[in-house]
Amino acid sequence: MKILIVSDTHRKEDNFEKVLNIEKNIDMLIHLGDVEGSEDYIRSIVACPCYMVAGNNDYFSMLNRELKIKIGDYNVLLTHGHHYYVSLGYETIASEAIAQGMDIVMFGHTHKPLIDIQEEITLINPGSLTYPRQEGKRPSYIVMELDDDGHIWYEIKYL
Ligand SMILES: [Mn+2]
Repeated sequence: MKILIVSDTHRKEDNFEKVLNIEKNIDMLIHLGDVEGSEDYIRSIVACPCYMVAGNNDYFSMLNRELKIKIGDYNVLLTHGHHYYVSLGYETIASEAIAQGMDIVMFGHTHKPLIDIQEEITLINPGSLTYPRQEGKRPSYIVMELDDDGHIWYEIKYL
């Protein structure tokens, strides 16, 4: 199972469209917020199940603030992350996700990609496809692969 994880597109879809041309055959799309009104368009250009949450710039959006989903046997929390103050560090979001029984928490907001696999929780942030802020400032996303035995691989990819 191949899962495409993106965030913080901020109503600019050109890079997202490029990613869809590179990453064929995705089985699930996860968007972690700051879509800024493009949710219907994004849903319309992918054929797979699509999970999106509202970001701090999605004021008028009908998107959920958070989603808890199952990917294989894993409990996954999807959130933009600003309610957990992720700009200040990842301790709060990690401990809250653990307290909620999650195995993986996926968030955006920082515009900096992150794969942090800890014993109790895995923290995943694809960065931003539109306004990257990490060193080098390349638009980023994450591809997650889950095999039939429940093994997971994550890869940060850059445009
Ligand atoms: Mn943002």
